[in-house]
Amino acid sequence: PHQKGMVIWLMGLSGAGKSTISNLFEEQLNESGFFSMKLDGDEMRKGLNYNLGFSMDDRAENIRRAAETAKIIASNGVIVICSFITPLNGHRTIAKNILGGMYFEVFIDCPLDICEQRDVKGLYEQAHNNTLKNFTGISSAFERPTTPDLILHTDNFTAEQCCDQLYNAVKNKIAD
Ligand code: GGZ
Repeated sequence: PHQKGMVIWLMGLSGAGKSTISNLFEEQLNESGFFSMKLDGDEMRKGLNYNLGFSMDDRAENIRRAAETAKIIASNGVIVICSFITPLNGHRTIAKNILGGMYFEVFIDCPLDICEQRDVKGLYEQAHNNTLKNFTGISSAFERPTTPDLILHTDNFTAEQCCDQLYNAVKNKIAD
């Protein structure tokens, strides 16, 4: 099918499931004949954003660069799936202002205690030991998004179910 460029912005705590859903969703789009690309915070911080840390100002700059990058790609007709914690309402405003009508905001909602139990990378343990500073949810703020376009509850639904919910929510917007 013909497609419209847009940016699907996944936000939520570390361990909430942003990258998992991003990977699954890209596959699902691909199988349905849509071309998409992923931008991930952890990945971008290794390259383009290697000089940024986790102060709120650095996070804002991380989001700004990611949104500008996503804008260029989406302007070429590609569906861009962004996964960034995006912890503050101000950070979401930055992305929204850059992306305008191309922006679709998805809150990957998972309670902090479940993210801590999963602790896939051991980062929550490090944060509790204070060997990792400014960690989101522990020693750095996360504001619940107030006006997301969609909320996915990764504690009550499988990643596949969440992915289907996402596809149903955007399918009319991505087809041209
Ligand atoms: C939050 C951190 C931190 C701190 C390292 N706080 O779960 P991950 O490991 O793979 O993804 C997290 C990633 C967060 O980067 P983002 O670019 O998405 O953050 S933001 O939107 O706030 O700019 C986590 C890892 O980096 N990580 N230290 N202190 N996450």
